[in-house]
Amino acid sequence: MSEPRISLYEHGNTSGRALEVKSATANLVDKGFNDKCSSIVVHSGVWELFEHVNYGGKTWIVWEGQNYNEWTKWGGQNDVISSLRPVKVKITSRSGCKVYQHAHNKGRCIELWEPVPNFVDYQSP
Ligand SMILES: [Ca+2]
Repeated sequence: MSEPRISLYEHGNTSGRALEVKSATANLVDKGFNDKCSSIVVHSGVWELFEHVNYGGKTWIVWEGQNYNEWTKWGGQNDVISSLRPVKVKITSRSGCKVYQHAHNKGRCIELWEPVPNFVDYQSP
């Protein structure tokens, strides 16, 4: 797997000033890029974004190969990211997750072992 690399952009559609990041960055203030990010290109890896410095506040995950040309694409907020770090992800044939119908792990639960691009058509095995 290639080294993690991500580019943050000041404006939507990867425009404006850009900042390339290759390792955990606890404080974007030092980089002159605090609360400025509005779009993202994940060149490689999986990254965790944070609302505050030192990996605090709300968090969002962004993946290589996904389109984050505006902040709504990562379900975040505009101009809030203050720190970020690469996530070590080991994908194996046993990598799965449980999805619950309701909050607090309540209601119906399904276990997923492969990507589900569309829950509308999803049939539980
Ligand atoms: Ca912030």
